[in-house]
Amino acid sequence: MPAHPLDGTTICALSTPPGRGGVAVIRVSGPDAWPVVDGLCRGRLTASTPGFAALRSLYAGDELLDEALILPFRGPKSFTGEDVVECHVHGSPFVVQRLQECLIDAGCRSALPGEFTQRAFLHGKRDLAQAEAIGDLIDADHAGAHKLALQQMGGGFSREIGAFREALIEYTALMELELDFGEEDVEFVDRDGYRQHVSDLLSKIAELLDGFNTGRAIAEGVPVAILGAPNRGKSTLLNALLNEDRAIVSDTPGTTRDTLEETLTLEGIRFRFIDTAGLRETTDDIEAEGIRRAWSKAAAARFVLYLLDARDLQEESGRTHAESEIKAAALVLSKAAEENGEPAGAILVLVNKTDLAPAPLGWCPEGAEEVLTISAEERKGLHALEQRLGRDYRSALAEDRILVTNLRHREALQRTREALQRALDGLNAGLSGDLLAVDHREALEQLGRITGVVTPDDLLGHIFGNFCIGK
Ligand SMILES: Nc1nc2c(ncn2[C@@H]2O[C@H](COP(=O)(O)OP(=O)(O)OP(=O)(O)O)[C@@H](O)[C@H]2O)c(=O)[nH]1
Ligand SMILES: [Mg+2]
Repeated sequence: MPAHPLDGTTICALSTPPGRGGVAVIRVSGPDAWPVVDGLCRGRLTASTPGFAALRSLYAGDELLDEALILPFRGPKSFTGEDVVECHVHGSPFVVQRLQECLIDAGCRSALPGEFTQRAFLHGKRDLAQAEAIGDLIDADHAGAHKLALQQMGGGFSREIGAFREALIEYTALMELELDFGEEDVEFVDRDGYRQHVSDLLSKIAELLDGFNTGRAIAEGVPVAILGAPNRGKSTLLNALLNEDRAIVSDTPGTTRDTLEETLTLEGIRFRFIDTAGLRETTDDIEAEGIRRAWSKAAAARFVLYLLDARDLQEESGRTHAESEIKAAALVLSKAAEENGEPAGAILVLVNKTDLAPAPLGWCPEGAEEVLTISAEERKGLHALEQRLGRDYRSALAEDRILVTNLRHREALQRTREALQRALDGLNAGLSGDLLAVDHREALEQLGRITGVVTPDDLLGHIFGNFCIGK
């Protein structure tokens, strides 16, 4: 049974990665943090100034354990909002383990995963969305994910959610007041102004929800599926993008049997390029499975690079054939998107092998967003392709747009939208203010869950349980 985060205990944990290193930091937080560490450095912490590090000898009983840099903080001016002491010891697994034992013998408890951050939240140092962003920041391994995490940590998203709530609280209070005057049939809330306000709110929420796919793609890597009939040069393109001989290339149609995924970070945006089996009619079960996987990857991708062979497009009949191919692919993808409830990825047609034949000028088949010409073999046109793929993501990051990346936040926003839509429908149906207020309460609850103003019992354990110990 996990202990309650604010049970008056003092917690300790290794906050740097386990193993050997130059320095390891053991963090202690809670009411006894100072006296406990003071005991280990034989009374030499009391005189320390909060926020200033000092070199101290740490003792394990009678034995000298290490010469450590001790950095104390006084709550509320600390990460957790409590008294905190950071012990910067030499990064020896023995020192780390012995120090933890001494701290526990002196009355500390080992911290649960994410408990430092959870305490920071519970002491009002950060709201829930900001606390979650700390986890995202720690997980960030490329520039895009890092920027999104910092944005959310900065609190812009939380402020927006807070503003939504404030306005709704006011309307809710006034509408509930109308109930008290039920007999007199008064309306404290101007219905037209209210309708406008809720509509505005709904469109702001829709904008945030729209940004989810972009934010998620930046955080996790933008999936880009490479699709097309056999021998068009899909695997050659993957290798050219990666600048590595990754996939088998041959002039035998049907070389690639399974999907092959590789990540590549281009100007701060992480991409997940997926090479797939060539699309064609087949009686071979294994190849058919490969093709099924190709479609399934394409359905979940943000971009589908649909390859054509320039030589096939020289005649009108070849272009007509390609047009019906793209149209059919677009249909399959939009159907899948509808089933998944996600927007379909954009189809970029790549006319490949332009070293062998020219690409048709000004030609763009229906269903394609754009046509680009390349020669995968000669690595031509790749820069333009990379620029096109990163364009929207880079500008979304540059504009400092608020991008929701967290599934939990998206779900809360979706439920808020449903509740507000019900309120709006109720208003149009002439429902009284107290009935509309019921939907407001639901919207307020959902918005409150994002920033943690409202926290159902199991929510915090679930969120912070996914953090590592020591965070
Ligand atoms: N001249 C020329 N040849 C190319 C180009 N791109 C690919 N090829 C050749 O086309 C053949 C097929 O290339 P792959 O990359 O294996 O084609 P694929 O689309 O992956 O084929 P499957 O895996 O069978 O679906 C190979 O012989 C490549 O060298 C190009 O831009 N120009
Ligand atoms: Mg291939």
